[in-house]
Amino acid sequence: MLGTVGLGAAALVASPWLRRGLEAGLGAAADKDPTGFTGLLPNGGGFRYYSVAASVPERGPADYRLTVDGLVERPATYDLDALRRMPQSRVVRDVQCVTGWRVPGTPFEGVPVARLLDAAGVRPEGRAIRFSCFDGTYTESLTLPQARREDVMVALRMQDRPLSHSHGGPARLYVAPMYFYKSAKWLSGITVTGDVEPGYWERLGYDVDAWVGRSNGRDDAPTV
Ligand SMILES: Nc1nc2c(c(=O)[nH]1)N[C@H]1C(S)=C(S)[C@@H](COP(=O)(O)O)O[C@H]1N2
Ligand SMILES: [Mo]
Repeated sequence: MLGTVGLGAAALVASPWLRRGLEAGLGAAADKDPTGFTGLLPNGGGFRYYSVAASVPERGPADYRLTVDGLVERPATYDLDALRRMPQSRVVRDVQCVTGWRVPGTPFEGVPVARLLDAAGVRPEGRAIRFSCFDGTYTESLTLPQARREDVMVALRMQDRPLSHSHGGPARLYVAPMYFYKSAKWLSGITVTGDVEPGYWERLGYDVDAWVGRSNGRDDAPTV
C-alpha cells in the first residue's frame, strides 16, 4: 500500500485541476492546508479538524434544524429528535481525506439520505442534491443516484458517540465511498436540484465525482 504522503504527492503532480484547486485554496487561506486544515484534533484518533469558516456556531437539540426542499412534493424540516427517531443505519469504512490522511474502520450512524428523499418525494425533474451547512459557507453536491446509496447518510454518531461540534455535529453528511471533502459538516440543508451544482472545493478544482481511489488524479485501487 502506498504511503499517505506518496498519495498526496502523486495527485499533486498528476492533476492540473487539483493543482489549480490547491493554488486557489492557498490564495484564499494562506495560513492553512488547501482543504481548510487548521490543526490536529487532540485525541482525534488521526482525524484532522477542517473548516473553511473561521468560526461556526454550536447547535444542539434546541436549535438544530435540517430542511429538505427544492424539487420535492413535500418540503420538510427536521429537528434532532425527529432525525434520531428515524431508523438509523451503520457503516464502518476507512475515512480518507484527499490530502492523504486516513482513519481506518470508522463507524458512522445516521439516517440514510434516501429515507429523507423518499419522505419528501423527489419530483421527476429532480436529478441532483445540493447540501448546505450552518457554517454559512460550505456546500456539497451529489447526483440523485449517488445520494440514494445506502452508504450515504446524515450522520448523527461517529465512533459510537454523538458527533461532536468539531466533527460537524450535531449532524453532518457522510458519503462513505468518496473522499472526505464530500462529507459536509454542520449540515443544514438538502435541496433537490435539476443539475449538479459543484460544491465548495469542486469550484476550486477538486472532482465532483470524488470516488476514493478513482478521482482527483488517482488510479489506485478503491479502498472501500
Ligand atoms: N462544513 C464543512 N464541511 C467540511 C469541510 C469544511 O471545511 N467545512 N471540510 C471537508 C474536508 S476537506 C474534510 S477532510 C472533512 C474533515 O472532517 P473532520 O474535521 O471531521 O476531520 O470535512 C469535510 N467537510
Ligand atoms: Mo479533506
